[in-house]
This record gives sequence, C-alpha cells and structure tokens, in this order.
Amino acid sequence: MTRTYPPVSILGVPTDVGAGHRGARMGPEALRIAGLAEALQARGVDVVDRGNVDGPPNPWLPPVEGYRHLDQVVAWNRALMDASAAELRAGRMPVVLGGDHSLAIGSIAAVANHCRAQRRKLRVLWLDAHSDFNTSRVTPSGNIHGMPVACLCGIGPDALTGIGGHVPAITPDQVKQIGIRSVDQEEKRLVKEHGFDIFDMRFIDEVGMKRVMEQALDGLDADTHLHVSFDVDFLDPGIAPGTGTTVPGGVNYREAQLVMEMIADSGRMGSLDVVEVSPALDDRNVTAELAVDLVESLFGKSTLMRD
Ligand code: Z70
Ligand code: MN
Ligand code: MN
Ligand code: MN
Repeated sequence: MTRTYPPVSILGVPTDVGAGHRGARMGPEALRIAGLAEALQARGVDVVDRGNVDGPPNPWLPPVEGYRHLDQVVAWNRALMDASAAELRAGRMPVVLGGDHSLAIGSIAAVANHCRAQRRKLRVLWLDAHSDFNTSRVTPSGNIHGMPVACLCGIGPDALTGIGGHVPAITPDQVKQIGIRSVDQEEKRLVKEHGFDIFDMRFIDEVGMKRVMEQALDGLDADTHLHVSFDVDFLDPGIAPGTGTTVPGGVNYREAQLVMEMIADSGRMGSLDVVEVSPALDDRNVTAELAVDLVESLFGKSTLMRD
C-alpha cells in the first residue's frame, strides 16, 4: 500500500541547555545539511522548514537545587510548545530537530494537548539508550535531558510539569521505551514504580526487534496519534558516534531500519523528534546522515518493495 503523509513542518531547536555536553545546539543544521527536507520532498511529502525556534544561550552553569539551567530549559520548551501547537492546529506534522532531549517536554506537551482537544489517544515511542526519568532528588548530573519523561508524567518542577497546562501531560501507560541500556540506580527504582513498558537491549536480544515492535505498537487504532521521540544515542555508537553520551551495545543498522519500517507500516505517526545529534563529536556528519536515512524509512522508504 502506498501511503500519503500529512504535510510536515520542520522546527529546529538549537539548544543544549539541558545536556551535559555543549554541541547539540548544532544538531538542527547538521540534519539540514544531511538533506532531511530534500529527502522527504523526494518521497512526495509536502515539507516546509520553519527555521529555528528562539531561546536563550547556554550559560554553562552548575546545577541549582538539582537542576541545571532550569529557566533556560523552560524558555526553550515554551517556545517549542507554542510553535508545535500551531503546526498541529494547522493539520501539519511537526518534525522537531534537536537540540538536547529536554525539548521533548514541550514537543510532547503540545501533542498531548492536541490529542485531548481532538479526543484522540496518544502513544509515545521513546527510542533511547536512556530512560530519561530522573528527578532533581536522584539525578547524578542535574542535566534536564535526563528528566523529560518524568516531567511529562508529572514528576519535576512545576514550570516543566505544568508547561502545557495539564498535569500530568501524559501517563506512563502511554509510553513505550525501546533500546534502553543506561538507567541510573535510583532512576531504575522510579521507572519500576511507574511501571511503563521498557523494551531494553537485553529484551531486544532475547526476543528480537520484530516482536518488540509488535508489542510496542500493539493496540494502535485509527484514533491514535503516535509520537516518536528519537534520541540518536538509541543507535550503537559504532554507527552513530555523533552524540554526547554514547552507550555501547546499542541498536544496529538493520534493527533500527526495522523499527522505522514498522512504525511507517502502522500509519499512525503524527509527530517526531530527532534529538541529541552533536556534530562536533561526529565523523563527517555520518550520524546526521544516518538519522536522515532512518527518517526516510519512517516515511515509507524501505517498504517500497511491499507496495
Ligand atoms: C543520565 C543523567 C542522558 C541523554 C544522557 C544521562 C541522561 N541518566 N540523556 N544523554 N540523552 O544525567 O540523568
Ligand atoms: Mn492531528
Ligand atoms: Mn534521551
Ligand atoms: Mn539518551
């Protein structure tokens, strides 16, 4: 079946205020240079690049009461949430180019509000090496890119948990995490307590990616909006070195393609984040190029033989 896709709006979010390394602020340009818009246009998708959302610079300060750069993270997320909400209202699919993963708070808060307004269900696929479920009390770093899932589930500072006006923005049963292999000690306790589905690398090894994705996508229907939040450290560092916190033992090329193909086949993707590309750590932009290749598969590239 040949699918048609909704029109896409690219939103760049050049920030690393939520990260422990500086450099993800250059991610949006790297993804543009790797040809993201052109690749989707070549697939027949209506794409408009809205340019970058505005936000404050990175002051590079230590954490205060368990949070680094909280005010700056809030400012970036408010700007992104408003920009993304406008695209959703216009019937367009936001494709958000990060930037560090703290931006998922504003991105997903906008999507959650849109789904509530339209009485649609929301499923979040979180593709990441990390669970990003830390709190100010247990965080080893204070970096807010390690906290977005907790904030979205209502655990965190009011300025972030309440950003969309509805607390919690989402509930743990809406989140499926895939590729997880680095969770801090206390964070483990929290994720178990909240009980969302985590398909970690061991489970992927034992069960295989096809069955993992069948479970992660189970129960989607015509009334479900699927949000994909893709942290490139999901991928094995051997194929995706250009990110601040590489973790060995990640998802390989073929597994990653299968993930994207199965999401494409679901026909439900309504919004996407591509985050944590850090060009100064990369090898000739291979990580951004791989991310673009995988986004093409999210838009049906590799399923052509089955048309
Ligand atoms: C660690 C922390 C993280 C991304 C690192 C790391 C979190 N759990 N997330 N890189 N993308 O500091 O909270
Ligand atoms: Mn919609
Ligand atoms: Mn992440
Ligand atoms: Mn990560």
